[in-house]
Amino acid sequence: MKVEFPKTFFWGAASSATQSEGRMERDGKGENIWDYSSKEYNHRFYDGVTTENTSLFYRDYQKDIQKMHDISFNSFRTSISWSRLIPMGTGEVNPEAVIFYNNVIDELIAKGVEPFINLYHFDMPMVLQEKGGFENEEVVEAYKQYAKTCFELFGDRVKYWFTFNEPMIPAEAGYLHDRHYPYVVDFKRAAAVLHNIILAHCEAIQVYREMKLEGKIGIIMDVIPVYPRSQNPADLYAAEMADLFYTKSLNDAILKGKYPTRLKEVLEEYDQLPKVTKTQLQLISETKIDLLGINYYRPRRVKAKECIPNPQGVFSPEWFFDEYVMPGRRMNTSRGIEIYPKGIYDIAKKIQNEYGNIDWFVSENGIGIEGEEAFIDAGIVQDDYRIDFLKEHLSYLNQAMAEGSNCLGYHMWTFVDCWSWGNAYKNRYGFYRLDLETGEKTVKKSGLWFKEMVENHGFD
Ligand code: BGP
Repeated sequence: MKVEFPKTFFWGAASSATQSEGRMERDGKGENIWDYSSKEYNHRFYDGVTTENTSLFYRDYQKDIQKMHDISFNSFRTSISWSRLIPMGTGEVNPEAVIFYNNVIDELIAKGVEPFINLYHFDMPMVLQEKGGFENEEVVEAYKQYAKTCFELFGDRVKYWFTFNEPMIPAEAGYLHDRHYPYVVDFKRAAAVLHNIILAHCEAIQVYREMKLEGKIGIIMDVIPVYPRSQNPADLYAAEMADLFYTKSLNDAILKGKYPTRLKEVLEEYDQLPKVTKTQLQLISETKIDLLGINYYRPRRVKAKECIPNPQGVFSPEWFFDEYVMPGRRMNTSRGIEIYPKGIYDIAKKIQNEYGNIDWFVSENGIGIEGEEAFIDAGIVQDDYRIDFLKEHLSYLNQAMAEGSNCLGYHMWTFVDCWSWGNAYKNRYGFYRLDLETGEKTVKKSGLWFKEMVENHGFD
């Protein structure tokens, strides 16, 4: 039976400025936290690779967009680099960046590829990080001005805007789990960062509405659906807490206009509640998005805590649950995560049942594989595992749509193998292979399969 999608469906891939542009120190670009930390904390970076070269979209954008067209993309998501556009974070705009982003947008449109533009993908300008980044309310104002500048410069042609990619990550990875710069481990500070990011999102949406531009604006969130080990109260409680901290906290604020009451109760009990004002809560309650992007990679399997947390230690959501790998499950061993295609269906149902069946799309989904060169045959990566991955996820998505989910598109992570925050080029995700020696970008078998699938509006 054919798995069929609407003819208007958005098909393409996602990327981000820092992970693909390269040329991070040229043409007037200012430094961001990744340019800085990949040099100053180079030992923390896989193979010591910095942001300088990545996959050189800055240089190759014309050829790259032709390659998107070649495999029938009708849309593509990337981000604007704040520190390329406004090198000091606020104030003067870099004219070379304006030329570059104008060229990219025009080239995409000329090739029939709808630009989906995201404003912030983990890449705080260094000068603003030195002022505290999103811990500082002044930076919320700076972000609002940056968003306004982007809307003024590109809002006549860009019809799909996103305020943030995965807003939980800068808070969680940068302020709690010691993975991103500034490598802080402090729950209260993480909570303040998340709250200010939500405010920045709201401010940008308000500005966009005031400008009365013709387009849609939303946000991209990663959702890791939570599954308890059993129906025992202790396992259910663990699952409730994992979901509350890592998904509901953000989803409810963005999609229901308020933080969950349960979250407030728990944070109060542990004396971890960040300062929030009535005016801020009002702003959150008044802000509505048009379109939601969901990044989906894996499920979160959760069981009751086995050890009692040390009450002297840093408070963390992980005090309430343990994650575990369910025996017998299919794993992506390159990343150490489970492959669970049904998760995409479960997310769709949640959006449908709990979040007003808002318009949404899969903004990232993909499989990062180590050592893909071993699969090269006749000059092409024979990535049948990626085709299977796509088929399985798309089938579940299709089922949810048949049951009424308003999904408008699907973007794979990613277009061409790109630099990853944690793993540089270890795990490859692209429809095109990047040869690190020559810089050559060659289509993989999955890219050719995708082209055919898009042209047929589905697959058998
Ligand atoms: C998402 C990010 C992307 C990308 C992807 C793959 O969470 O939005 O930027 O990096 O994950 O993950 P990784 O690069 O860690 O393999």
